[in-house]
Amino acid sequence: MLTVYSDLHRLQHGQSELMAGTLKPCLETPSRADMVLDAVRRRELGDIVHPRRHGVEPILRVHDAGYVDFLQTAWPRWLALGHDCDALPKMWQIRRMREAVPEHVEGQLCYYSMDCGTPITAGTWQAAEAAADTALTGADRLIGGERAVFALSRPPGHHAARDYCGGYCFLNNAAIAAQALRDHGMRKVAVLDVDYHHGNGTQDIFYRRGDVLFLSIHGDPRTEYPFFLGHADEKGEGEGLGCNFNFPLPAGSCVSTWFVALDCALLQIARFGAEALVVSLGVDTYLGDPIARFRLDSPDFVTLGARLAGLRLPTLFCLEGGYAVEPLGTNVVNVLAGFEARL
Ligand code: FKS
Ligand code: ZN
Repeated sequence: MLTVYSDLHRLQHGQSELMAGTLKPCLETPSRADMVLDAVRRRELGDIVHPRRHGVEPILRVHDAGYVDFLQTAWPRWLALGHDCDALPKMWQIRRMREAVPEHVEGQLCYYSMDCGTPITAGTWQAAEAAADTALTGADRLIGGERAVFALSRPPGHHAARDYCGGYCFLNNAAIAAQALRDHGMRKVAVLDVDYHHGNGTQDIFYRRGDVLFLSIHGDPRTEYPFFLGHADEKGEGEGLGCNFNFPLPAGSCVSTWFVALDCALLQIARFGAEALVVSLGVDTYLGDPIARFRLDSPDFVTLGARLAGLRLPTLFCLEGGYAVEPLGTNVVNVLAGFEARL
């Protein structure tokens, strides 16, 4: 399988995120991508290519122009305030407050953020743009006839909605790629999110659309991050009604429960008549993950890959979460190798 990878991901290396009441070193680190790239090389998964630059147009197909402008300009504007640290928000536009975009960069940071774990740094925009280009190059290759491509995208994307960042995500790589597939003539695209955390950003982007099916298997938001989206009764709206499927599972769920949910999701993808599949590939479902609570073991990821291959669709994998850094590469490549074994 072809891998798309850019070193520019290194430009996103935040200092800290707010966790359990204190600022802790960021969990989402450049070393995560290093581990995955290492495993891709060691297991001889296939060629590794650089992404092609696509510019801002395909990004603006799914993201708000004001938000993108904010991401592009936030760092110099933050520096101009005299700060010498990463930019983190400190309040939110919550219930019954005005929904107008503030003028000040500090206000905009709060307006365009979902949480206090997603620092904007000097290289955030460049890294996020490179991650989007990585996914877009993967989409190009699928259009060109490739059966499956792995976009080793970092920073991740699935929490980034039309107009906000959060959960370590700035641009929604999977959604940008899914939209590009649509724009290149694939009539129906499915996005399956297997990260432990609900893909609230992807759901937000496609919620009213009937041409992109979104499905997510994740820790139940009644107890798990991101708390405010990802419930089973969120089915889509308008043209998108019936095109959104959430499979929230209790924290601590066993492997067989997880695979039952996967089978339900695969059935819906087949029923929908998808012409291509985008997988938001988070492996924080691993039993050793420090911030998540499912129980998948490394061999289970091979099974996951094989089941996905059973759909027989052109498939783009976009890397999302996974924080047990040592086994991260093995777990990700297990999915990809499991997929290929069934070709
Ligand atoms: C606040 C603690 C809450 C945030 C968890 C983010 C999970 C991110 C992810 C992604 F794939 F996007 F990377 N933890 N600082 O794994 O879903
Ligand atoms: Zn996650």
